[in-house]
Amino acid sequence: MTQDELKALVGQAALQYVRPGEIIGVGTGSTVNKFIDALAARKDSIKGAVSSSTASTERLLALGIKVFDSNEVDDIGVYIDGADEIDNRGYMIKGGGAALTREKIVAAQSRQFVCIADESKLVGVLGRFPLPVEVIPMATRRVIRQFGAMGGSALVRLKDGKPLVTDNGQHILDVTGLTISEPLRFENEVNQWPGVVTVGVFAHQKAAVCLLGTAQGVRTMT
Ligand code: ABF
Repeated sequence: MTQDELKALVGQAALQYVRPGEIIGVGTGSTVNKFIDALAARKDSIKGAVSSSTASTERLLALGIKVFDSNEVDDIGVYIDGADEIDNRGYMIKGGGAALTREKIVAAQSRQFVCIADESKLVGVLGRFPLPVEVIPMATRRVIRQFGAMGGSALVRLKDGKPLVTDNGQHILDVTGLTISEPLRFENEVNQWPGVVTVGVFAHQKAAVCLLGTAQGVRTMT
């Protein structure tokens, strides 16, 4: 199976976690796009969605699915989203699509996080994928130095030769050279650095369930 077919497989499998009458959380990325495609068949059974990016919002609206602002909603049953890396405890690196802050907000608001990914995303220890960190631009230099002191190397993410600007008007650093063997401790520490908006380690908001697309079918990790 191609990677695209594996993504479609888990996108379809995630439908089993969508309960009728609920508002669901919808993440961002090519795997989530497959989930949104699959959701089209169920769109009338749900009340609507909270989305983690303008890109996903547009896709949901195009299907006729109502999109709520997160502040309009008290309870989100399930949040379906992809990951850049996931370990066997459900800890993840996210943010390759630059939507990590909104993803963490929607994940925190949801009762259950279901991660969907092809098996290439499963790792023993987090850190091979460059870690995305959303920062307030005036703190960039200092945060880069702080990662340097940790043994990491941070670069400002560019788009068309200029710093990429997130949906929240901030910048993204991508950090290589880290081995994140204690994700909870790492997330706690980096979260406290002034100017860091969100670190792309999802340890506090880890996945409760991960649906991994493999050549043998969908593997469910809990
Ligand atoms: C989002 O989409 C991100 O947190 C992650 O960066 C990315 C995964 O994208 P894809 O499904 O395209 O690999 O979930």
